[in-house]
Amino acid sequence: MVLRKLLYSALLFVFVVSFGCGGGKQEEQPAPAQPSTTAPSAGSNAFDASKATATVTGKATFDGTKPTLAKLPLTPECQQLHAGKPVVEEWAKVNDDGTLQDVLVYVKEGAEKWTYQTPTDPILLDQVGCHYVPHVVAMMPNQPLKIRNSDPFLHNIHPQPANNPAFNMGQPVKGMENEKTFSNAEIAIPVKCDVHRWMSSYIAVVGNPFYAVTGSDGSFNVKLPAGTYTLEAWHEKFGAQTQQVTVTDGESKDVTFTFKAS
Ligand SMILES: [Cu+2]
Repeated sequence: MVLRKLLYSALLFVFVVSFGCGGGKQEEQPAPAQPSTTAPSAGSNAFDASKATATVTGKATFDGTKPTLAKLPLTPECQQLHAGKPVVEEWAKVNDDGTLQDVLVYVKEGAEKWTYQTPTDPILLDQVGCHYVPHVVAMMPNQPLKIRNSDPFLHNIHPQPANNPAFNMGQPVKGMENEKTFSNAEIAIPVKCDVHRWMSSYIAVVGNPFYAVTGSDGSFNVKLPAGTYTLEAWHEKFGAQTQQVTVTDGESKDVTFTFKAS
């Protein structure tokens, strides 16, 4: 019996040692194989940002008489945040030099051949003084949209998408933040507040990272890899228009989009 026990113990010892060594060897095995597996895991057509050496710059302009923006019928709580000053509609921000603000410029065609990583940094859509800030927000599918209420009373955020699930969310307290995502590309999702009916914004969900929204100088700047692309410029009131552009590595091209009253 004693001998048998000893024999079993010895066999067990041998088994544990050999299993341990074998396990160790197995864990080490994937290491030399790494170089051949890293590239395919991201996909052979994964977009390489270092190749985006071309630039398309330009301006969105408005041709015609500057539209008249009506004064908003602010509620007393909203009026108080503007120190009694009149506040006007935001559907056509024509700058003094004739350039147009809040125009989304993005690659509509020519960028389908790559796959893109989803950005993890959230894009902010704030509610300030009973306005959405920014008025036009652009992001990629599944990128987090951080919705904030900076006002000391209730707003509700009510996007009305055609190609994504809708939601309607109240934010009653100042400083509240919620994150939402949209998984499908959509140009562009109208947003309203059911408490303050003039509040309006648009969320542009673009299926590639090649986009910009014009600001107070009406300009845009998009970095791209060499290629031929169809650029679309979209405005909530004046519609959409396209232009084709071809750029080579390191090249910079200037494009102007001119909008007219519709
Ligand atoms: Cu509101």
